[in-house]
Amino acid sequence: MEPTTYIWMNGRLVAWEEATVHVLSHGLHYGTGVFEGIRAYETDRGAAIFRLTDHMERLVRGAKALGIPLTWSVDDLVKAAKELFAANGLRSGYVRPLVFYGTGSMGLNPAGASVEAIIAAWEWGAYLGEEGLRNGITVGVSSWRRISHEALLPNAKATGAYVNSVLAKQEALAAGYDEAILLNAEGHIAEGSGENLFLVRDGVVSTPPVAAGCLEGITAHTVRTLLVEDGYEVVERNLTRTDLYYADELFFTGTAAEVTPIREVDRRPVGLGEPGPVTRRAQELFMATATGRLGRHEEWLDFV
Ligand code: PPE
Repeated sequence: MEPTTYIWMNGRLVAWEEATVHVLSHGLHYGTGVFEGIRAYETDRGAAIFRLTDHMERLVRGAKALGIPLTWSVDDLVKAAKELFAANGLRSGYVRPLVFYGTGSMGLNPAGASVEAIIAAWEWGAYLGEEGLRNGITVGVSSWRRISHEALLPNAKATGAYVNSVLAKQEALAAGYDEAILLNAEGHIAEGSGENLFLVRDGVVSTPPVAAGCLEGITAHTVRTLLVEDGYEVVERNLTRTDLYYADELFFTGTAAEVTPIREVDRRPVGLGEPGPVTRRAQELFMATATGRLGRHEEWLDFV
């Protein structure tokens, strides 16, 4: 990752190297924080941050769910992200907001700890590789189960909860796969380590419900909306491991991953072992929307 010039930290722009935290920060010890991942794309009207307000709303919702008293509003954070992006002179890239408990309290009870907010931005290429975007990636079903609604909040981007994703990702890479698919405790498909999953069979597109333990993905919402407008049937339902093996097409969606085709699952080719027509269409529609070429859904573009 190439450093940029500034990081927004608690209301002001500070030099990249100076955006540091104390080692006794509560969030560092107990994973008490929430974060976001947002992409900005180059359009013919300059850089546009994609669904910026939706991402900041999810951040604020997550902070509320975790009981983190955040003083910054969605509007404040939207303004800050745009200011930071412009100050760094970026044309496209990734925006990473993070809210966490700082110093002032040790022990589990965070009462008395400061609440810190930062936003960073940098250039970021294809999350699962250019080659993955083009020809598809390989995935394996993880031995790790997705965190449950009984123990944590799978539908919040809580920092500590990502240990679950990290374990699954490392296991997948060690086994020679590009990415993991996590089942939930009941054996239904939840999602990838940092992506939502879509499956196509006989022309019908399916994706797991939030109740199955996935994040309410903003890219997933975007892709669903675009596919439905394109005439596809998209249904939300519980999916099993067999569904993966019987699928004609599988693909991941995520801010970082964009729309990434899956060409192999547990060493079995998906369909013909190459990205299928619905996956290709989803990629095309998504990129056209995010770069302002679609001519619809301009409400999703926040020009810097
Ligand atoms: N599930 C998980 C667990 C997840 O982390 C993400 C985003 C998604 C689904 C897709 O959500 P959305 O971005 O709203 O479409 N993962 C972020 C973090 C990746 C990372 O390595 O860090 C991202 O894509 O920015």
